[in-house]
Amino acid sequence: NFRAGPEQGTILKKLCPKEELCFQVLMKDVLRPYVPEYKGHVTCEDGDDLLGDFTSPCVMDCKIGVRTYLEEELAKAKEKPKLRKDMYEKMIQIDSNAPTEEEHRLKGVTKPRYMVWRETISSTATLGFRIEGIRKADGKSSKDFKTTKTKDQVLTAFRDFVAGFPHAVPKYVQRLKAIRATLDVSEFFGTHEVIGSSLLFVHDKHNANVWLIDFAKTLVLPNGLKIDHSSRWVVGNHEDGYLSGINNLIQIFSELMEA
Ligand code: 4IP
Ligand code: ADP
Ligand code: MN
Repeated sequence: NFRAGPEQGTILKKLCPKEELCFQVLMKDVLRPYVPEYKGHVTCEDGDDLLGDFTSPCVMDCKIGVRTYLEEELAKAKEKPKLRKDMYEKMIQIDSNAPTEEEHRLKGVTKPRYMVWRETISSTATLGFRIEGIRKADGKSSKDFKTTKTKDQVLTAFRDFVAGFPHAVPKYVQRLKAIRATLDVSEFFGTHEVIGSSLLFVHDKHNANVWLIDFAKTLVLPNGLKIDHSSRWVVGNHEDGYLSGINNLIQIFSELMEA
């Protein structure tokens, strides 16, 4: 999905017009220090390589929010249910008992059905974030976190992620708190629903940092609607649970610091 950009320290990402618009707004927002610097595009999207200043970085991608699909995707699926064979296959690979009898017969599930199921077998539905993947300093990476759900399971995964790098934990807590404080006053955050976006955690021997990435499903809220990013989502209210996720991350990393 990515390749090195034309300049040292930059990456190229496949162009997504919606994400590009987000980056243009973010470059003028108080959140700017917390997102990769956006360098404009040639034919592709061009942004900062966040790993550039690290040596043998450990990287973790956490998807933030209690909802991982757009309300418009839900509406589409209601209007014209499209069966996804690929999502059915991904589902039975994890739990062959997950699909209903009918879904088994059809060998397909709708996208919201799959996404909601993914939210509930992971920590997304309860904690407002989930681990998508972790890459350790030795370069070994794992995406084996689909059923990491309870706070204890998350704690165990975080503990393993920072093992040997205790200095990273307080830095992560500090950065997460700075992100939360900035979100509170961000014009961008106040006017967007942030779906499917991630926090990228990166540390090495000396440094640790967190950035907001992936705004492909971040949308301007419809006609002046306001959300608080932590109230319960019900169809139509556009809440995303982003702040719940941040708060739980702060809570869990703080516990790691005390341990
Ligand atoms: C994926 O499910 C992720 O949720 C993708 O989100 C999503 O892409 C995919 O939907 C869905 O199949 P798994 O992680 O369980 O494989 P992301 O790209 O943020 O990881 P969207 O398009 O919703 O962002 P489809 O419809 O693209 O397959
Ligand atoms: P997609 O929309 O294809 O899911 P993301 O923006 O979520 O793409 O990025 C996918 C992965 O690529 C992230 O988990 C992270 O590891 C890496 N990545 C994304 N942006 C950057 C960046 N600016 N610098 C370095 N790595 C990045
Ligand atoms: Mn993504």
